[in-house]
Amino acid sequence: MRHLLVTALVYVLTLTISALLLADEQGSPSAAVENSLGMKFVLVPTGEFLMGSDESQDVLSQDYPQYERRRVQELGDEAPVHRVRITQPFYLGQFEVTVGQFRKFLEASGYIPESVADGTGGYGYNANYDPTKSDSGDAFEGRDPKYSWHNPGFVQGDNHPVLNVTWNDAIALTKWLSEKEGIKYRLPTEAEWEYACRAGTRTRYASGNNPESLKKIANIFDADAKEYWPRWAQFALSGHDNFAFTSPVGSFAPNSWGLYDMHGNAWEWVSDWYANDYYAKSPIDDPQGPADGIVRVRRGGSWHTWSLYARSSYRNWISPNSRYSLVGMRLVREVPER
Ligand SMILES: [Ca+2]
Ligand SMILES: [Ca+2]
Repeated sequence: MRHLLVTALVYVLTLTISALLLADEQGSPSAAVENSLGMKFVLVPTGEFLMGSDESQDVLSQDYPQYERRRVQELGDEAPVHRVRITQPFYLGQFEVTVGQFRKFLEASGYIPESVADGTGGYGYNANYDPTKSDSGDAFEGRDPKYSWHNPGFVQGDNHPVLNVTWNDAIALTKWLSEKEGIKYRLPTEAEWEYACRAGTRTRYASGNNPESLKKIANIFDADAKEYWPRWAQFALSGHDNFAFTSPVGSFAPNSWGLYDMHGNAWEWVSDWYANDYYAKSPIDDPQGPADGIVRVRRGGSWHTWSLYARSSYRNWISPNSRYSLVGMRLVREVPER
């Protein structure tokens, strides 16, 4: 009799655990946790997905007619599409790290951001800057000590994404948080980032294939931004997302896993080194990127990014000590092993 009772209990427990796991697999938003800096995290379930893109150049040229052919030819590093399994659940920042959270980190830790420590500053927007002096022909100037994490040249509230932070600054923040809270923080891997951005979708954006669908979920280069950069007007969304510069994090609809601003607002550093041929040799389980490299990957596009470059599969890279008025971060908080 006792044996039967134990068997029944184990059966009920198994059913309960299965139901919980199933709920995660179906992508229902899991309970968010909040850390000591007020960052909120959402539990991302284990699972597998198809990483990358194998859309043909002809299809992309047809659907993005304003782009020169060379721009769609440069996207070969998104192939081959390959199966990736995420074998450990993890908490991912529901939002990008904000200016206010980064300030709290600096005040509590005494850490000096790289743009201040090396005295060269960051980048910033200057409406009066002569664009002919800039390689990219835009109104960003730098490096200059007047620009830093708290001044990208336009007004940001404490609830906007922090910019002008280097990969090394991001790592410093994760190390400090890990030590303070006794829970491991880190940047997401490139694979974790794309898995979370897609949230079960296979389309170009979590909102579908049409770039105009982005205005519901993302702050990118839109009809509001083009007023400031008329030279790039043809690349702007025809719709308005109502922000010419950064927006407060969480201003748009989340993806189906409850994550905000995965597309746009600030580019997000991930932990991987970049290699353009990595997908051909990536392991299936929890790929970590190449063992070494020169530049680190950033993902998702920013408030200044054109729609082709805000796709879920788009990969970009810069050196780990780069600081720019478009690049910020989002953290992973690991789930403690049971
Ligand atoms: Ca915008
Ligand atoms: Ca983002």
